[in-house]
Formats: sequence, C-alpha cells, structure tokens
Amino acid sequence: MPAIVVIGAQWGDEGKGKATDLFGDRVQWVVRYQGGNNAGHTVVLPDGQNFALHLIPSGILSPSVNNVIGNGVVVDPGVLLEELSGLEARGVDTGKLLISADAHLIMPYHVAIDKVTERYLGKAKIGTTGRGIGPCYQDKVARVGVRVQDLLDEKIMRQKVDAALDFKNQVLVKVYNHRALDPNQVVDTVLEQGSKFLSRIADTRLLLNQALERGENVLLEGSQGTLLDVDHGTYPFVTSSNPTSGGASAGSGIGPTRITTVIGILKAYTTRVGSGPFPTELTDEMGENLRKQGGEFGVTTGRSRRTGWFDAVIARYAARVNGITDYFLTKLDVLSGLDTVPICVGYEVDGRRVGDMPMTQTDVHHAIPVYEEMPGWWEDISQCREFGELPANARAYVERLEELSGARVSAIGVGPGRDQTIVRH
Ligand code: 2SA
Ligand code: GDP
Ligand code: MG
Repeated sequence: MPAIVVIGAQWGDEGKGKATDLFGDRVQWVVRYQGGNNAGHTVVLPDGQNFALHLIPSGILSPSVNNVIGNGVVVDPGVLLEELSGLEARGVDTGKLLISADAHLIMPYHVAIDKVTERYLGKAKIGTTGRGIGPCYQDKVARVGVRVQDLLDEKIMRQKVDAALDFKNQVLVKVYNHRALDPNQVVDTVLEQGSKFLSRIADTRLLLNQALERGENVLLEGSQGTLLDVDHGTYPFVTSSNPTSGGASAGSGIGPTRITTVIGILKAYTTRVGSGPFPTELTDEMGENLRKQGGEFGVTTGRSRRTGWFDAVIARYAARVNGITDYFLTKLDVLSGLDTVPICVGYEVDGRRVGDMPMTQTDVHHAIPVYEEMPGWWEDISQCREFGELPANARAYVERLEELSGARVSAIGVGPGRDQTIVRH
C-alpha cells in the first residue's frame, strides 16, 4: 500500500482521527493535505488518554511516524505553536513534524475577516469555525497569499502584508466597521511565531516522493468530509478546500498513480455542523438522543452537531467521487437500543423518486428522504471484536448499508478506543 487516503464520506467528524491512528504501525508517514485548524480529529489511546488534534496530523501519536503538514494546508502559526506545546506538555514527541514551505499562512486579518463576514451574512451565514480558513484560501487563489516560506524572507513578508492590508483595512473599516490592523504589528507577531518552527520547514513533496521511491508507506489524512468539499459538496455550505481524495494529490504533491487505496470513513448515522441542507436531519427527541449517545459536539468549537439517519444516497455519491475502495463504518455502537433503524435509500424531489445526488442545490434542499426500516438491536456491542459476535440485526444493518453504499465495509467501529474495532477484510 504505497499511498493510501483516508477521507470523510459525509459532512466530517466520521472518526478519521481514530482511523488514521489505527494505521500507525503500518505507515511511515502521515500527511494532512487540506484544511487547517478548523479540523478536530479525536484519538483515544489504549491507556484512555484522549487527544484532540486540529492542525497536526493524527500520526503524531505514533512515535515512529513522520508527520507532514502538506502544501494544501493553511497554517495559523500561533495555533501551531499552541498545539505543539499542548502535545509536548503531555509527553508527546513532536520531533517528527515537518511543514511544507508552500503551505499558506493564516494571518490575523484572515481570522478577523472570517468572523465579520459571518456576522454580516446573518441568517445566510455558512456557520464557519471562525478560524480564517476561507479568507486564507481566497488569498491563495487570488495570488496574494503569504506562504510558510515567506517566514524565511522578512523583506518579502513585509511587502506582502503591506500590500494585503492596504486593501483589506479599507474593507474592514468601511464595510465591516472593524478597526484597522497595523501591518508592522502583524508582521512582527507572525515572524516571532515563525522563528520557533523554522527548522520544521521543508520541501515536503520531495521528501514524500523520495520516501515512496524507497518503498515506504504514506497515509494522506483528509479533514472535514466529501459533502464539505468546495467542488463536490453542498456549495455554498462547504469549506474552502478539497477534502475528497482528489485533493490529496494536489495538497501533498504525490501523483494520483501512487494512491492505491481510498478508505472512506462512514458514520453509521449522519451528522453535520454549520448551515446547509441535510435531508435526513432529525430535529426531534430522537435527534437529541443521537447527539447525546454519540457525543456529537464540535471538537474545535464545541458547537452541537446536527444529527440524522444514515443516508445511502450520500454514501453512494462519496464512493464514486472519491473512488472509495473500502469503508470503515464507525459508531455502530451508538445505534444500540432502538426498536427499528431507518436507512435513507433515496430521495423524493418535487414528486420524483431519485437514487443519486440531485444535480442542483435547489433539488438537494427539496430532497425528502425515502426510508427503509431495519429491525434494531438492544445489546451493548462495544466489546465485540469479530463480525460474528455482533447481534444478528446489527450484522443485517451493516450488510444492508454495504449493499447500498457502493463499497465493501472492511472495518467497523464499536467504540472510540483504538482496540474497539472489528476488522473484516
Ligand atoms: P470553515 O471554518 O470555513 O471550514 O467552515 C465551513 C464549513 O465547514 C464545516 N467544518 C466542519 N464540519 C465538521 N467538523 C469540522 N471540524 C470540527 C470538529 C468542527 C467544530 O471536528 O468538530 O468543532 O465545530 C469542521 N470544520 C469545518 C463548518 O461547520 C462549516 O459548515
Ligand atoms: P474526525 O473529525 O472524523 O476525526 O472525527 P471527530 O473526532 O470530530 O469525531 C468523532 C468522534 O467519535 C470522536 O469523539 C471519536 O473518539 C469518536 N469515535 C470514533 N469512532 C467511534 C466508534 O466507533 N464508536 C464511538 N462510540 N465513538 C467513536
Ligand atoms: Mg472532527
């Protein structure tokens, strides 16, 4: 398995952190390829210690793994330092973390613009994490971004920030009634922060390709999920990068022919944080129960996650868009204790029955789920380690999801712990 990709098949928070951690002893490199500290990836170690990672790859908790923040990631230097010191204070060795010289820096004005834009949008807001992700990617695409390598050249850094703030301050002050930011102060702060991680800046695309040439294994860890992808998600209610497997090549510099396996992380039900359409959403007591049982609260912002039943239209879509070879079905244990478990098998859109993701966002907003009911199970399954140990109804639920979802279910999560996993293939 030279290069494998782990991606979220729904709207994020499927359990990608746990899945990546499980590969710890079989890969030499773990790479983040998009997003930034909007992500919240949870890993629970065998001794019960719980880690929430935001910007740093989940491989950091496996001592032998080299970790890379790839060129496609947006890096807030202050957050990076905080996350590093938080991990070090808990005894984690962070010596094997490298950062691409081509990754873009989230500057203080990106965070300010993210927050004021959301306030300005009011009811139409995206529900961003407020971490400056969108404004930073906007600057990248507009070719006025500041990159990690600019920390190595103060003159260039000052020129770029002066030019950027010349315009942005006018917008901040005139449109948003926000105070102007002082370019010298911004540069001094960012250079001071950057000085603490200069030794980690590297040509990571070269190092990763050399590692692949030596026969080492690389895991590309996606953040967020397929339906938050700026191209393939529920636009405009998406993040500003490509969490789908195609983004893994662009965001790391590893060619697509190197990728042999794409693992889709799929929750046994569905959640979403932020605004936007969610056909199977439950706004009743059942939704509240799923939130409580599943602990569905944002790892970065603490926001309540919206909850709903499993949606096979989404899973089929994710299988195609990402070329998923295997699914890791997580949080099956959360569904114990239900009389019946509904599965959304298709949508009704303005009187028409559809089995695939509608072409237009208007139709996605109008989609009414068509459900099939499966009998539930009452047993606590958190100690099951073989597929055969699951209650018959839980097995039938997994097998039905597999039939509907476009790829085989190779592993099943029955709890947050590393060992709480059933491996089938
Ligand atoms: P942004 O901040 O520009 O990326 O927000 C745009 C949309 O992307 C969603 N988004 C997420 N959805 C699920 N989980 C994410 N990470 C955190 C977690 C979220 C949290 O692991 O719990 O703590 O709130 C994540 N990051 C971005 C976001 O909700 C917007 O819909
Ligand atoms: P990520 O963003 O995809 O890494 O997922 P998050 O960490 O945001 O949210 C997933 C949550 O579910 C975390 O609290 C995990 O510890 C937890 N989790 C992962 N797999 C399982 C599972 O199979 N069962 C249960 N009960 N919890 C799980
Ligand atoms: Mg998360």
